[in-house]
Amino acid sequence: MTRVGILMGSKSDLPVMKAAGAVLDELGVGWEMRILSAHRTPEQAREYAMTAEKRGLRVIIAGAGMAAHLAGVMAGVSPLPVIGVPLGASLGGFDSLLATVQMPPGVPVATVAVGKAGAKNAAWLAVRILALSDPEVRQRHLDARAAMTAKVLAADAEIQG
Ligand code: RP5
Repeated sequence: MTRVGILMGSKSDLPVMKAAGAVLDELGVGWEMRILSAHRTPEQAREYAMTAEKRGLRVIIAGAGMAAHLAGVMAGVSPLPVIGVPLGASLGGFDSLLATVQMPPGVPVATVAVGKAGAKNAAWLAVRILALSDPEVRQRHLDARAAMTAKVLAADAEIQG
């Protein structure tokens, strides 16, 4: 079942945004991916936001660079939780960080870090949201966190010699 929509403003965003899909694959969460631009394809972006919930999506992840309005448009049109990934297309991503995070009250975009770390965390956050109502996703999330912990402890033990 497709639960998460991963959007990006341009094909140039794909190398970063595909990291979100990889995390969702690891956690066994179904997703779809679209290139939709708030500025270049505003009608298609609006249509996506208007139909997302009806089609079964539960979370929208939207990554964009420069004047990054894609996540904000999603949050303005769709009632679903929206996670914004600011991308470093210019000014080191500071412009897109501000454009994504500074939403007016009542229309939140949960904004993660700039770039690939943000794309990964957008997926991890989507998993946490889905885990609230899906016991299987919840268990896979807990298992993945335990594996993360074990990996760090193993690395620590290794450097102790
Ligand atoms: C934004 O403008 C896109 O999300 C991309 O990060 C940036 C540059 O787009 P391109 O000129 O590479 O298509 O809309």
